[in-house]
Amino acid sequence: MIDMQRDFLLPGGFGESLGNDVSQLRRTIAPLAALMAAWRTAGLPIIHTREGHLPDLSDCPPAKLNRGAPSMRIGDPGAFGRILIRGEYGHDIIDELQPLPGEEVIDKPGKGAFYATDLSEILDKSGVKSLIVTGVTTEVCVHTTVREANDRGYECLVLADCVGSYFPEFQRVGLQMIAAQGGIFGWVAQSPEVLTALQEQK
Ligand code: C5J
Repeated sequence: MIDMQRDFLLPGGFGESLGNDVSQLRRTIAPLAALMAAWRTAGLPIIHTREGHLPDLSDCPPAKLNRGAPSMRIGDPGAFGRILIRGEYGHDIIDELQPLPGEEVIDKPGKGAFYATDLSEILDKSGVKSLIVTGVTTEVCVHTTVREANDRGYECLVLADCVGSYFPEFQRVGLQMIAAQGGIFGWVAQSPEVLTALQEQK
């Protein structure tokens, strides 16, 4: 589950302060909560990621820092603490989808979940070869992660109702890009299909 963080999703937070419509992301919360409940019941592992940086920004290169609105950059004060800084309230995962004790939480400085993290080792250790990828935003961190995962040999299924973009057009095209050309770097489905499959396995 990619970056379901307060900074991106909470009304009044960083995402909304940039003029984004957070309801486009928040519509993923209910299907994700249902999916996670079924996934946990089936005894399957959930890995959560959070995009963010060290308080001294030493892990945030200028190429990333100097982007976006000049008054609202990573590390600047926001409504929920310093924006995308580890340990701040806004950096953490929204209350509705908090990890359970024992679930992996990967703090990533990049858009992709593999860059500068131990995700590869975690997956290797557990023998996982197929991923269901959810979270936000579809065209940025979800896309980067799925592309990286596919290059590393993982099968990726992206659930359309469990990924979100602030921009409906990017959501639509972002999903099309994954599934085009016979699934060029992944597959796209809806979470009820997964819920049914989990049910059938019982
Ligand atoms: C962005 C993300 N959009 N989690 N981050 O900056 O997609």
